[in-house]
Amino acid sequence: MKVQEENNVKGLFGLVLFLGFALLALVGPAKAEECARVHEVQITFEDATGFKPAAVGIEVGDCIRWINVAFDAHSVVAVDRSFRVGMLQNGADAIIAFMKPGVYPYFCGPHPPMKGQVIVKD
Ligand SMILES: [Cu+2]
Repeated sequence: MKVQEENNVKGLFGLVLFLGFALLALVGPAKAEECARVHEVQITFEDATGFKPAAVGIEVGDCIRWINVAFDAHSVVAVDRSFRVGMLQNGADAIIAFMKPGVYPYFCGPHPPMKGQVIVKD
């Protein structure tokens, strides 16, 4: 195979890989300015069992911003592992964008009884 052909094959392979990752990123970390709307979910035990609101309905292109206002560190892990937020200390936050409709149940890694749900509509 000529060098040029090999490069073309490599380029195509790279493109396929890139598209694969782009698809995987349908749900993932984002900056607030990349979101159509940002919905806040507090991590708290005040009038809540960990996430407040425990269930939140949003539209495709919207984001959830989890902010930990509780004393201890907590995380956010999708049951289907489609997204994950690492340990958030008190006062820390993280934003996840949702570009694909669906129901996304999640929990806190170290405290699995802490549960929440994101419902993403078209
Ligand atoms: Cu927790």
